[in-house]
Amino acid sequence: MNARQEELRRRLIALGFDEVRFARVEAVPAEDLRHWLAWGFNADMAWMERTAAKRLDPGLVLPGVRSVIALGVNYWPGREAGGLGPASPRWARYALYEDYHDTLRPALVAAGRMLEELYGAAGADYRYYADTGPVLERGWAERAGSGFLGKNGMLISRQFGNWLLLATILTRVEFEADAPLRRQSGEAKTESRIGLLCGKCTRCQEACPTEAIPSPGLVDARRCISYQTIENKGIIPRELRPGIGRYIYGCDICLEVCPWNRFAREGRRMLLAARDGIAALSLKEILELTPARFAEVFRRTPIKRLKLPGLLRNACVVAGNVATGAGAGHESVAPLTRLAAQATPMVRVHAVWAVHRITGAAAPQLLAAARGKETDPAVLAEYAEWPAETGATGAAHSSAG
Ligand code: B12
Ligand code: SF4
Ligand code: SF4
Repeated sequence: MNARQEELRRRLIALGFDEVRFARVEAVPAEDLRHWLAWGFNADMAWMERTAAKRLDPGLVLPGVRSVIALGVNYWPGREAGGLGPASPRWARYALYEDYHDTLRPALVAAGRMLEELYGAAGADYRYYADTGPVLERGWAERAGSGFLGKNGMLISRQFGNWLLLATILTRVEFEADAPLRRQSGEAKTESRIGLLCGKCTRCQEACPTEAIPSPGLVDARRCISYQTIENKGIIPRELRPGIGRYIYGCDICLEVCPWNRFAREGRRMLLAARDGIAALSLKEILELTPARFAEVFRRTPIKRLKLPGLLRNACVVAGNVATGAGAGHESVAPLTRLAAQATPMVRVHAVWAVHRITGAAAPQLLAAARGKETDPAVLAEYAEWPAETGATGAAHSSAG
């Protein structure tokens, strides 16, 4: 490997990237993305369909592109975030930092400057992305040898386990390619590299509470808690709500169960800013958030994009799960009853669901005033699931969860 490329790698690591690898642009395996789209696994993320051609051909994103620089940032906190009592809400770990899309950007700008300085590249000779570009970031990271594609769909690092955030630079500069990982014994298969180092393990697929990984490496976003609690802007399908458990934003279950995490070590966090206060919030505090408090607590975090109604929707689902059958005296019931009468129909739907899950036969009386004023068809449909005269249907729903 030449000295200039090693100098670039060294500088990028010094900048805060934990994984810096290079790949040459060559044919992209199209099968997996095509299947994923054909099966509808993209849910309502229509942009995944619209940008498929670009994802499969980086030359459409940057004409003349020759190389990919695959970058990774280790975000393992080295310990569990605080506030994780048995009934407290759970957050995807990446959400307990300021929005990485923002905190990585200055480092990507600096990386571009390095290409200009070391390789004489012009601004038009490279493009960088962290999550938001039409690039198959995991595939390129795999090709560059940053890790392998697990059956959970994740790019899994031998050094950092599942806890790498990815960023990608497409460039016209030509780099020597780093080698992809190989199986411990023998050559890597060429047809599919999903699950390369998984062996017979299927823990992630089995652990997924909503059965969102029907085929190794291909996640059905429609069933995925991460999609439902972050990307879905509307009503969460009733049958998926029990499986969401305590996850209020995102989901790490198929990452957590992976044995490759035994190699994870605390991140340097040079490009990340921890927001410990989030994990410490109780469910009741979240159910009682005002718009001003929401703006203050979630400022600069990815959660702010969900907006207050989205977070309240998710909090209702978590409340309905952690307090199933707890009865009308449970501390969530008062805020939930208020939410069942509040402005956004989407929130009301989930609040009604939660009150029924928690209070059973007492729910019709608790919700009588809100129900009397209700005109929204989606909320009325939620009431219709829970007949007024008996809590029996509610109990049946609870046990189904
Ligand atoms: C859409 C999306 C989602 C959707 C769909 C998830 C999915 N698995 O596709 C939802 C909202 C559900 C989601 C959830 C999460 N996501 Co997301 N998501 C994306 C996004 C924007 C596109 C992914 C995509 O293209 N999916 C379509 C499938 C078919 O493609 P794929 O998973 O990338 O992998 C295929 C290709 O790479 C191809 N392939 C195989 N070999 C090769 C070789 C080459 C050279 C190439 C080019 C391609 C290729 O086959 C692979 C397997 O099918 C990426 C950012 C990006 N631009 O890549 C982040 C990204 C994948 N998400 C990320 C994260 C962190 C998450 C969550 C952990 C967040 C959370 N805690 O809640 C969960 C994990 C869920 C899971 N098990 O996958 C990280 C993953 C980091 C990593 N180490 O893998 C990414 C890369 C964002 C980032 N920049 O860090 N996500
Ligand atoms: S992120 Fe959660 S819901 Fe999505 S596939 Fe993984 S375990 Fe299943
Ligand atoms: S949990 Fe097992 S099957 Fe899933 S990605 Fe990790 S090693 Fe592979």
